[in-house]
Amino acid sequence: MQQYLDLLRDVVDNGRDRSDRTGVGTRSVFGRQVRFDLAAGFPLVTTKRIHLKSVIAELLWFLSGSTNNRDLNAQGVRIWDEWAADDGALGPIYGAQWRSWPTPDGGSIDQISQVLEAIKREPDSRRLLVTAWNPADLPESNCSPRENAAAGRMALAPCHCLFQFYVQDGALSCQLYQRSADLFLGVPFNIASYALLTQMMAQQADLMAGELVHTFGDLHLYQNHLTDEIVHEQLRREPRPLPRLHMLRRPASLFEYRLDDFHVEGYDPHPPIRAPIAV
Ligand code: THF
Repeated sequence: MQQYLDLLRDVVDNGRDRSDRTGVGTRSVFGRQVRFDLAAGFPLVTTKRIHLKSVIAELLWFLSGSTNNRDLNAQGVRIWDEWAADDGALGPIYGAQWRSWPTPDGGSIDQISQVLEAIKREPDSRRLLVTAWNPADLPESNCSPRENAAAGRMALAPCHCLFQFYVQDGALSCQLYQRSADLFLGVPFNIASYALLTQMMAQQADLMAGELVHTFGDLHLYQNHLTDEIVHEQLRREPRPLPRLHMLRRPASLFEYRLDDFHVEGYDPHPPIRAPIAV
């Protein structure tokens, strides 16, 4: 995961200080790209411990189509708590746009199922895309995430907002466009999540996993992460060998995976580094 440390160094050295929606303030660069060969190992950051269970549970929750935080809490995962309304509502975030994008005639589109079928039937297609960026459902910027969610709008505008698949030589690759990226807390989750999704889609389409290409818009470090104990501690650590992610079963569909279908082998990270999340 040298690529991850290189991004941290880049933002620390080249970023400019900016204000942001949360009021915390960031140091930011615009437009970066990293790539991970999924055959070389599972791209899980090793210079701090990443709680992979949270990543897997969140992805399964997105794939289920749920946007209610209570369904995620039921798996013991609390990473969306700060943004949810009292009844758990987060508005039409990822799960809703991925599985039931609303159409003008009152119907809906299951983008994930359609893209998986297209990967199998037309692997050379240049339209293997899923988008969560639905302008009709975006939050209003003068409301808090909870107010937006309570009003039926997305609590947060999608950060990882567009992804495309590509099939070559029997391998499935994925490129993600992330418009806004919290490099210290969110990005290790986002990389692992899309690596996992690519492995699952590949398994369902009888393909190998190829590359994950991760493209960033506003790539930033929050000012309260730019400390000796957080970002600089991370930069002092040496990356270790990547783990492997095994899927213990091949479920009949993409929507039937469970937490215990995944097994990580050889993950030997440095200790966790705690950091405050910007809401
Ligand atoms: N808001 C901000 N500021 N950053 C984000 O990365 C982010 N997201 C999601 C929505 N809003 C965001 C939420 N994702 C953690 C990790 C990912 C999150 C939210 C929180 C977090 O606190 N991680 C801790 C503990 C993990 C755990 O308890 O399992 C960590 O140390 O990694 C990004 O899409």
